[in-house]
Amino acid sequence: MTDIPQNAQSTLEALNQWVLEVARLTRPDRIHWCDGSDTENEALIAAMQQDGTLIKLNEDTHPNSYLHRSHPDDVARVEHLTFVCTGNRDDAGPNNHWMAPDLARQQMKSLFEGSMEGRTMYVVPYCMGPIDSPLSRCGVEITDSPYVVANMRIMTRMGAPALARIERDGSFVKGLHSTGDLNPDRRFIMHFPEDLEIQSFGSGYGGNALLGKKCHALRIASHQARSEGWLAEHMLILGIENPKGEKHYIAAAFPSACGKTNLAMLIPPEGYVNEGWKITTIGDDICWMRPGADGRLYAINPEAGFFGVAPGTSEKSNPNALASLQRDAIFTNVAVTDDNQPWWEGLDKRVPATDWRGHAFDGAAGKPAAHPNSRFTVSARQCPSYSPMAEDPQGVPISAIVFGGRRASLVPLVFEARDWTHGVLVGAAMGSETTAAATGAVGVMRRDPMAMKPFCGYNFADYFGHWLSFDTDGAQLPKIFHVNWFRKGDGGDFLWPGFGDNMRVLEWMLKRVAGEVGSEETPIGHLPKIEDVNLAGVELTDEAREKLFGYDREGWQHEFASIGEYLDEYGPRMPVALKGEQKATAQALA
Ligand code: SAT
Ligand code: MN
Repeated sequence: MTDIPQNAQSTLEALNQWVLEVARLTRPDRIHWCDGSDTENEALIAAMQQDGTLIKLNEDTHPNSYLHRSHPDDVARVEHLTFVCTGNRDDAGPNNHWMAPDLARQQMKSLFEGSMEGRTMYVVPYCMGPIDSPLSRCGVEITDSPYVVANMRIMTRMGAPALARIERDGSFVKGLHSTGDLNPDRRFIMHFPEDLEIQSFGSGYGGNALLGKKCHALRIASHQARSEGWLAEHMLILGIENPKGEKHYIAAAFPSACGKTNLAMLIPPEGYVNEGWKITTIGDDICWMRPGADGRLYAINPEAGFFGVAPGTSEKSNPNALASLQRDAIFTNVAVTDDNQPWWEGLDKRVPATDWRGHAFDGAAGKPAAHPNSRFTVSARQCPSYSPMAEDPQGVPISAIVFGGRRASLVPLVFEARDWTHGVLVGAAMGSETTAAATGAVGVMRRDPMAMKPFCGYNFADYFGHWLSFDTDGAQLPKIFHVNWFRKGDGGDFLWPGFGDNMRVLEWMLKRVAGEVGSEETPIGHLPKIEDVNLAGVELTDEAREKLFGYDREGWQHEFASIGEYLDEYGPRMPVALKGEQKATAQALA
């Protein structure tokens, strides 16, 4: 024992103590410490096939791939049942549901009491980020769901190497999860950021149950990042290489189910490919970044896999995702064809045999065969565009930050913020129409600052202040842009082709980063001069040109009044600089 540092020994001891304490409360039949090995995974998968948790898909077309059908009431994140439990209510802010920590713990204790009887309790050590990166952080999830274990193994660096790092780090995030009886009335996702702790009960769905993902890597991490001087964001990270071989990295925040995975894996239009442009993928959902010695922001993807939305993924919209899904994937709540292949709306013209609930599919009923929030889980390594830089412990330097929402009206295709403070306002003012990724109404416009509304582990006013604090002497901050791929015309059709053609917008951003092109100055920011965006091969109607590249002063006056009201909801904690920026823009628009 002499070569184990004192704190390491006590960290593992503390972990052991906690595991025993949880076992006393939840009373599992067995405790299994996960090592992440292939043998372990194979045994888990075999057991899940036996009890029907997993259904094997067509081995010829999709080797080693499985379907999981969740409880029909457990198909998405539950924002109304998700709490941030800080000692002081204002620290959680109006953006979070709050419960006093003592009360929350008491309530959760009664739910967890005996909840693992007859089940195995799995202890899952995991690392968010490359095992040897100083930016990475570890956690341990205790769960009674083998489906969660199998997903965590794909989504994180799970098992023995993570446990070894926990020993070295001397700290870890504690996550306790039980699926309980899946009763929505007994479902809560509780966060205790001040204690680096998560408790989740009553759901097996990804965002509620894979605790490394939204619970740790965003809610807990954002809180931790604030005190340690970094940022934990709901952003994809992509690499873009121009024909001269110069590489840039872009981080982009969009709400759930708004195309982050598609953008991260974009294949440029043919003309670009022929010229030598290339896009590589670092991550599709979460980005941790912090200033490096040169003043630039360096980012890692804390995840190791993709938990992507299946519907709409096709050879046309995202060939890289489709290629990743040909083997070793877990599909949740998709439909299946008569020869047992996974299928979802938008994939192709085939008609599935069975819907996501396992019933014979009836096309005439007018309901989708796959659940709109059906998902795939797959290792990032299987993605043809996955960049080796995603494993770089130092992370990648970010040249541009992009914010984007789903906005049918008003918001143009792209604009650039004047400076960092204005950029933080652009992020803070983000609005988006809701999607099926969370339970509740779909298509309702709401403010979703930096796509973090469901994920920021503390008061948004303090969060915006934290963002502003990066603008120091010597900082080499990325330029900030806003995009909207979802603008509709008066007839209700999308005006921009999107997908691969979004490359044209990315190229314009890089020209701005390099100072190669000018812009149209407006009170909302720098709009592109249309001739600076390569539109060769894109057919746009006059309406599309006007709405995508123009700006509607009167509409923006209303928008800025609404943004002002939104910021006021946070009271005096809202940074003066941000309110000042909003007021200055509103005045310029008047
Ligand atoms: O379900 S997750 O929260 O993991 C995915 C998402 O909604 O972004
Ligand atoms: Mn997400």
